[in-house]
Amino acid sequence: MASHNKKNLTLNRLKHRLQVTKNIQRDILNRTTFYTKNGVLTPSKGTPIAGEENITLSTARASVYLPILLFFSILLSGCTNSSEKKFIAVNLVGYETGTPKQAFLANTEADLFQIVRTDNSEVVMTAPVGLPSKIDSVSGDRLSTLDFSIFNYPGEYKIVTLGPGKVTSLPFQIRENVYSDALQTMVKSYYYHRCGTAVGNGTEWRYDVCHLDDAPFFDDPESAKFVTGGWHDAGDYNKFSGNTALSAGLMLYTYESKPDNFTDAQLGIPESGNGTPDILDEVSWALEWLLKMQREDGAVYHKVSQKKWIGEYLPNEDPSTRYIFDVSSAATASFAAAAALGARHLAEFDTAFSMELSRAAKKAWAFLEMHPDNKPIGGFKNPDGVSGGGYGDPNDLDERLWASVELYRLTDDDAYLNYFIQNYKKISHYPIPPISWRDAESLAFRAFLASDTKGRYHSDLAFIREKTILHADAILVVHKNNIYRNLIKPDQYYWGSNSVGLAYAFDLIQAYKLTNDLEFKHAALDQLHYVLGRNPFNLSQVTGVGSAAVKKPYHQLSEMGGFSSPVPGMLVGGPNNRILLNEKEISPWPGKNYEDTFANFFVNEPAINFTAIAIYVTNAFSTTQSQSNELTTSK
Ligand SMILES: [Ca+2]
Ligand SMILES: [Ca+2]
Repeated sequence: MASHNKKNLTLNRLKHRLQVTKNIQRDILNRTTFYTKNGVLTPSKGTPIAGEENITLSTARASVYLPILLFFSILLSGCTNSSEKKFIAVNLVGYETGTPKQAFLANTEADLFQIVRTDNSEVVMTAPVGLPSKIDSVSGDRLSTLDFSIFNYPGEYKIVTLGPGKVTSLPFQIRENVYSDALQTMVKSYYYHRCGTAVGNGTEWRYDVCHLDDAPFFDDPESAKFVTGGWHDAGDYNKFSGNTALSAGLMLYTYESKPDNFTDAQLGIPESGNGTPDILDEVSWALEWLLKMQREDGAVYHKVSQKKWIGEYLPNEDPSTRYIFDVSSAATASFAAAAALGARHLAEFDTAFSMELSRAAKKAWAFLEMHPDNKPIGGFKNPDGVSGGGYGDPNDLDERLWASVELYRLTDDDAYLNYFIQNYKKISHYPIPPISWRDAESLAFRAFLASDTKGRYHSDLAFIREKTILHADAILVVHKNNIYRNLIKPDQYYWGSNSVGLAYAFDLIQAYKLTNDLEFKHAALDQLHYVLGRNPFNLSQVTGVGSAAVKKPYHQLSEMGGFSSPVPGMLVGGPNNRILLNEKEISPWPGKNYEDTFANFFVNEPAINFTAIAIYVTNAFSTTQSQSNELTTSK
């Protein structure tokens, strides 16, 4: 980056930061000082983490802070408590050693809290509770921070507050690689969404071959195309090309950012042991289906779905007729991006498939060039008599930009890069929208920043770097204002709000890569904490992940399968106060409109695109066991 650009960037960031500082007074007030039992942090069981300093705080210092904190807590004791229930919100998977570790005490007060081992009830740390917040207008909760960042000894713990109205948290872990299992569980969940095959890998989640009749054309039901395969999109069994391509793309970026986290024989899927990393096998399952969805002229059919919802069934007992709907340019462009990405990453494992993907991506691009306008005009819409997800995209420029850069990265052909350079400034809406099935701006920008421009396009790179960082600064403002450290604004509790927050975490991770600014990294981690349980529901929003997780997702296979628990590793939509089941509000607080019930798909339905963004963010905070062993050995 040229130095004057750097200066401008710094100035702009300072302006933004000024705005941020106005919002952090409460945080400063909330900041706690730590001390431990007897003023000294002493290890109990377990091995200290290499590289972590054994932090000691003198008893004298603790005795200085304790009266001050007690004074403040007396001052505040007259404050009215929220009428919401009291609990401790904690990441129910846990916390990586060496990272900030905070939980929240909700709707009650205490002076001190303790970290207690679950195996022998040993108290390993005592620390003061932070000062309580005001009642939050989003959640109705009043939170005090419980900060145990300095505690790094591996084990399983719970938090207990001292004094009247004692509150105990659910159990959680502190250790290295604490999210590795969660990451693999989420990746594996796609296996249990495979369509057109018998699914069963020795676990209880299994079903017979389904949907072999995919599918007649909606516009011409007498003719059909063989499009079995792919992933069931969500709680039901419809399949959407654009959303599948987006999910596959996010998983390929997950692999791209840390390939060593992903190995063969990692997931227990039919392709385990074939020499290819299992995550790439799972993505290939989807890419093979997308290839079938491509028309001769390169265009991609938008979706395969039933005409309307007819009730809940096991996949292999679904009696509905499913149809292929019209092509769309948005789905074609997303396909081109995902196919180009797949071709690049699969080249070393499966040359023939990589070449097939490469040809298909170029063919899709050729169609897009022939059809420069959004097709159909205004984006796909369900024809009369068809209900359910339309996934229509009113603007396909962002998908085209994403495809152009990935095609350039695959082929090294400047024609693709030129398209990006000539068109990216047509994105007029800043801040860029969170990644979704209709917004690929962040993906296009990430791809461009990662591409080898051979020393060219300095000003374009600087422009996009600046946009990325300013956007991340704006996300930090939202972060400061949300007492749960969720990254979404009070008016963003709409369908899929969990994935919206994680999409902002994706953006923060890109900004962190550009700046090494830990504030970005820690705010992104806060979003993961929210999703994995440090939320107003005290519940991990990913099935089967954490000491208490969603039990009743709107997921027909899980509901109808008679399993002991739902398919693990699926992220549900989360709080939604825009569309209410039977128009009935769950809570007057926007951020609390969530319930763990099968009936309410507005808040409790998983989707492949939701889980994919969770996988990307979880991977950013994960390291494989083998890498960790190497690190431990070398220290
Ligand atoms: Ca494999
Ligand atoms: Ca779009």
